Amino acid sequence: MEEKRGAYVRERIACTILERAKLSLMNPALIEAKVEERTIDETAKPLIRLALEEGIETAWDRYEQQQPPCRYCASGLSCSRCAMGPCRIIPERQRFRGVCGADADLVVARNLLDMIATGAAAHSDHGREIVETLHKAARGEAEGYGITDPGKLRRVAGEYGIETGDRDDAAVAGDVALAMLEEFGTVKNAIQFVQRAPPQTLELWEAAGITPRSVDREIVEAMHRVHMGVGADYANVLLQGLRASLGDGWGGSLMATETSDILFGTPQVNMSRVNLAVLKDDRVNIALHGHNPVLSEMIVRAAAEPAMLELAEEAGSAGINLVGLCCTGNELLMRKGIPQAGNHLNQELIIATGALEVMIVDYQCIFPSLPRTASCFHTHIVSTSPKSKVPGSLYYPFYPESALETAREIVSLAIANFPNRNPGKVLIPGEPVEAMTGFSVEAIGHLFGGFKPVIDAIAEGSILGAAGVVGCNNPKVRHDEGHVTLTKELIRRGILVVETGCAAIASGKAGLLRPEAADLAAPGLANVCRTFGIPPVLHMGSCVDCSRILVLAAGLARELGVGIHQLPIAGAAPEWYSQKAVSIGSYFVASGVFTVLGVMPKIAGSGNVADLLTRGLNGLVHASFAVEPDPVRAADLIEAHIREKRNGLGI
Ligand code: BF8
Repeated sequence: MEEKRGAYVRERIACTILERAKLSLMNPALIEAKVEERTIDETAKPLIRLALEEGIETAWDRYEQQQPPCRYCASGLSCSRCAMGPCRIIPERQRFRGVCGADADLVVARNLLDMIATGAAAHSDHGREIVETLHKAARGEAEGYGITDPGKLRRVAGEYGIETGDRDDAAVAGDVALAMLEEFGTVKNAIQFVQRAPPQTLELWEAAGITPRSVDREIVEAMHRVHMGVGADYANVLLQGLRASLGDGWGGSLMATETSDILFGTPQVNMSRVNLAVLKDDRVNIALHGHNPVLSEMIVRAAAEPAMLELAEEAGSAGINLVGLCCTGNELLMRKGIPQAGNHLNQELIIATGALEVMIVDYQCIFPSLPRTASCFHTHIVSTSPKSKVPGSLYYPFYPESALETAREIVSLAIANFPNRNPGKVLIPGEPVEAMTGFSVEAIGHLFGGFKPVIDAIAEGSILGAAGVVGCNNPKVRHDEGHVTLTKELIRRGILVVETGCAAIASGKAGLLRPEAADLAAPGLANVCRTFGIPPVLHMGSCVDCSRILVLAAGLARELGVGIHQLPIAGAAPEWYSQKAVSIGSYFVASGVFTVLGVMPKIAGSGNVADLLTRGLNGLVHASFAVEPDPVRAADLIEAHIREKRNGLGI
């Protein structure tokens, strides 16, 4: 069913206030304790307090409602894939199997493969939409989109063997887009971009049989294998997880990154501001939440049009203030310096400021609860993707062919909503924090004058190594504490940190993306940072931009003439929650990067699966996972790993 443009998906949602609020009201000490246990983000605290006092539900409340969790589900031992079940494997009765005969190892492995495939599909489908937009732009069918980085277009074309010569950008872009679209179901049996990996890494993949053949094929095969009666060997099932994740990291996500750069520009180092205080009380505030820059870039363009600014003035505001949330926010921050309001667990709180006219969402990591939160304020939630309709949101389907026109409609809606704001309800807490962002691989190369100076700094020991800290927020972890504590520990030990996604936003809020954060780093690393005027934590973009981390690692490995697994580097996801994060962790490990998770995946029900992931994979890809909820101990693991790799390289 297609809603009328601008109509509510299903219907408007009425404001509901939690009954429990009355209890909270009677107990200010309990409220304060909850605020402190939920976050370290100082701008989030007043809004969590307000939500608790007024009975506005947040993810933390729902998390509490879910306790205690089902222990079978938590350990991966429940299976509801087919109609003979649902089944659960009872650990105390080890011989118990599902109706089909699946044991604990198989049930856990199939569940995990399902998660990886889901995450890989989400990233890659996002990538496909951007490539399709490039294709439409090349044919003149997408008003407002064009080629912003022709140099990158031509470099990528070269990788595909597409002739560039004196052909115009549109012709080259059309061929590049078609070549990339073919990668999703290619018959040539290998994704082109895997060739960016060093030969030693490619050899490992070939030997293990995990070179991704095409993006879609590996995801489809994963779903095939989790069907009852297909994969019965847990190790073989998990191997496909590595392959599907490599199709994400070196395929779907990397295409998303490269094509976004071609269309919207390759990020360069810039300064901006982060946290909920980037909202302005005298402006029309619009938050962009989700993942695909095809939407958000067009909103930026529409909001800057003189006609829109005039409308905003007529409505009594001082202008239009666009802010980002989560990964689409990271895309805008990286390329345009648009301020970043917050990460995953900030998404409901920004509505509670009472100062948000519209939140525009596309897909992924959008709480279905948002219209419920918004119903207690004047905020409109605008959904834009036919794939991701959110009941209670206003629906403005967004297609590249009519993007600019739709963007104007949505910005106008926000302006018209400004007079509905209740100034008595506005709470914009604190002050924004400065942040340096825009560290694409190209920007890093430009800054340092190539990879060699980075290698030299590592070899002489001024930089001990590098770590990618990535991923989400999860109410199981005090908001931002995992990211910030781990990141501070790593730079204190001389480890350069690169970040994406919600981890990078957490660091931004904590001031770790300011060049002054060099003061918190070990002397050698601090010296490098001061020489180049950069922070010890480099923001590399959104979650699909974890592909930039792969490309950076590949570049360093090639410079040294080794495989990625030999580099003194590591990965970490201290507060991960999503299936996409599982795919990222898997392709980090499959690419040879030791990765520490701060939240236990649902694998505890199988000792064999846990053993394979934390030890066995070393025999295959020379890397493995570790699970360590304590961020200081996670830093210990990473430092020990980096020192071991340095020894291996004789540095
Ligand atoms: O892709 S880090 S919570 S916003 S999944 Fe989501 Fe996790 Fe944030 Fe972006 Ni990534």
